[in-house]
Amino acid sequence: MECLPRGEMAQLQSERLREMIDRVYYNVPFYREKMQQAGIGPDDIQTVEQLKHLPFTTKNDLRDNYPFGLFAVPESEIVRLHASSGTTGKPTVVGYTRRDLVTWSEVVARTLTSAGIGRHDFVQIAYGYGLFTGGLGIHYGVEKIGAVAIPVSGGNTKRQLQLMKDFGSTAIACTPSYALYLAEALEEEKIDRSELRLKVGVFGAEPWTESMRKEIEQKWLIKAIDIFGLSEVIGPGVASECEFQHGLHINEDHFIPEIIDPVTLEVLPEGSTGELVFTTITKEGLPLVRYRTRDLTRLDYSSCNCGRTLVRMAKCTGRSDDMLIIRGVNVFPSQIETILLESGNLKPHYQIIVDRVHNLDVLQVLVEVDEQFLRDRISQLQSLSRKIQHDLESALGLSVDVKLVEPKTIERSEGKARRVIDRRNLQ
Ligand code: DLL
Repeated sequence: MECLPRGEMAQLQSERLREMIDRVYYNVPFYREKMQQAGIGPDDIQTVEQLKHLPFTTKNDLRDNYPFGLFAVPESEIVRLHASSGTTGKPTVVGYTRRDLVTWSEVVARTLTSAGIGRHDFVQIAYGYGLFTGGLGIHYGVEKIGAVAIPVSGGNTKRQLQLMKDFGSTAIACTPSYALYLAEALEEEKIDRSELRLKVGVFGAEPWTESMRKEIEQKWLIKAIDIFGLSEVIGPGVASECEFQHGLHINEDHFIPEIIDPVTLEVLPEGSTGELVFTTITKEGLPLVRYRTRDLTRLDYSSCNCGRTLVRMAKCTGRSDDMLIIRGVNVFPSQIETILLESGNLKPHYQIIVDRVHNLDVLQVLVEVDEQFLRDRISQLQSLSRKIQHDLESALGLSVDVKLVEPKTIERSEGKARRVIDRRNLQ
């Protein structure tokens, strides 16, 4: 599949697309209504070229149909749920059938193989296990290729290093920022590089730059491979770099990519940078028609030295919305705002500051306290701050430093408020 001649790939995609459109039309009222509104019947879509006539699907559509409204199979056929953050409190829920899990292991197996990982490797999985797709997604791919899965999950840095040394991990899977943080800890722990067998890392779930790659490769003396995915589409396994590290091959026999202009929504010509859109053509639980990822990239259909014919997407560095990725966790400023405003004692003047300290993302929220509260209940400031911190931390799953400030101290703007200050320089 990875080396199929382009013509055959297009044929396969068209076949699978037809079958998938049929399924969503008859099984998901949401898609049927949208297609009817657009005046399109299932028979109107015969080839991949006609994909552009179909309406888009967005994260909001998933939220409006929360939790299971877009599932295309009866609940009895769903065997796993995962979720990722939405723009408000409600997460985006993804359901997998048994066959979806097989597909998922297959595409992650490709990701690992293209990174040079094989059955003799020991893969330390330091992505979080849980509703996040990173941990379990990589896990099943590792088992599929017959390598050894070491399911450490995220965090617990000292233990990560200890196990890496004792078990002789040859590969690590984690976010690129955590890889840098671990490298620093390695120096502090005075572990000698020669005590480790690590040779490769598969890093993703957040944007990272070429200079971060260089730093990781130099500090660890490994090859750092970029892997891309999103829960809605399947999780990790959507696209990944090969040994040439020049663009990420998209598993097009499962996910058809398009690049659109995020404003006009027109499909852009080959090679242009724009928003990445995916249509899943084999997924059963939650098939997606033209799903807007909000990630900005471009596609390259030229042949790759590795022999794969799969199209390559450029490293993703930006988004067309305001979603932040902090330690691999997706955070929308609107989630933070909702919690701040629910408290009743705070003003809608706040600032979100994201920084990277010792290679670790830190999140600080500054918010103005209501004047009345300040006058009457100054003694309760500390408990208010603790409550906000607790509410934010439990909603986001991240530690947050909350700072209550006096009224009128946060910079006002005459145009758009500058709510987010991101000092990490990821572009
Ligand atoms: O982050 C899935 C994943 C897990 C990918 C482990 C790779 C490794 P979500 O939590 O739904 O899923 O977040 C998806 O993360 O739309 C991108 O904005 C961003 N993202 C993921 N991989 C990369 C990458 C997982 N390699 C969102 N480079 C996506 C840049 C990435 N951004």
